Amino acid sequence: VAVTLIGAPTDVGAGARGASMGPEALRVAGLAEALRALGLDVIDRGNLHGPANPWQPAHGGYRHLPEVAAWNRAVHDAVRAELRAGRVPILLGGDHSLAIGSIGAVARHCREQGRKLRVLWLDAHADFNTCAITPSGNLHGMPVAVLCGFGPPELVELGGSGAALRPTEVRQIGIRSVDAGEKRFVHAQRLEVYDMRYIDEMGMRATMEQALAGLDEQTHLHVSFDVDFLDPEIAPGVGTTVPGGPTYREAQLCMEMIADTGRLASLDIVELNPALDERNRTARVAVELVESLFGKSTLMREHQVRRRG
Ligand code: DIR
Ligand code: MN
Ligand code: MN
Ligand code: MN
Repeated sequence: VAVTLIGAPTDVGAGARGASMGPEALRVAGLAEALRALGLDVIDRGNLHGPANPWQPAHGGYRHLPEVAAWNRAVHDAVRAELRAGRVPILLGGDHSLAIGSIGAVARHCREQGRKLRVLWLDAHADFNTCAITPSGNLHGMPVAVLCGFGPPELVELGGSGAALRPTEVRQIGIRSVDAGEKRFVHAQRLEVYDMRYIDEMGMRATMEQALAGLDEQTHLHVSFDVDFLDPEIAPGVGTTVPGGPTYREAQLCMEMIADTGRLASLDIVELNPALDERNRTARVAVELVESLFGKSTLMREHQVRRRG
């Protein structure tokens, strides 16, 4: 497997400063070396460039819309180039608004190739706000809505005309903080959400079996990993911690079951905020989980576990 790291050092979509330092923190935690140790061909293309964070209030329901659009155009083009080269792009954020460009490129690639798409959204938040219902104006709370066609044209049409995603292509896991208007919109659009209540009752194994059900040989699986998915006890280095997230073991099982499908074809690692971290430990946990996502296991389980799908 060939993977490419793409850094997008910005926090223009977030409500706290510092996610712009995420790419370097992941490099310092040894992401490339860890993936090479698994036998992967790893290229680190360094960082993309874009506008500075102007730190302005919202206009028309959006904070920093021109800046978010500029960063996402750069992300879209970089991710698209790696997919066309047959490599697995790994976007190092940066805040979660960058998933608009990343998944926009993935969706476009899948349409061109006639492949099915499944997006796993690992997050404490649904990220399904619009300018009409957002409490903050922060675009990192809106990428799923934008990708489903609900947002400003400069973001919705970034990867071509029409919405990038259908809500049926998305599975959200770990959700535990949804705003009032956002909750109504999640229901109205029938998003498939495995929230923490569901994980508590069913367990991570049954949750992941359902979230991964129906994948086939030509499904492109994209994982959008917001580090605030994790419980703040193991991942304090994020801008919006929410208590009651997956434990270390639950998160490992989640990643291992994704790896078992053999379908992972693109990844975002977003919202890591080194300014709020403790000696880079959240970055190190993220690296350990990404190792599992790419197949690292304690024993040779690939010879014991029947492949899913
Ligand atoms: C909140 C926080 N739902 C908002 N969102 C996110 O501002 O829209 N925090 N994504 O990480
Ligand atoms: Mn989040
Ligand atoms: Mn998010
Ligand atoms: Mn966030």
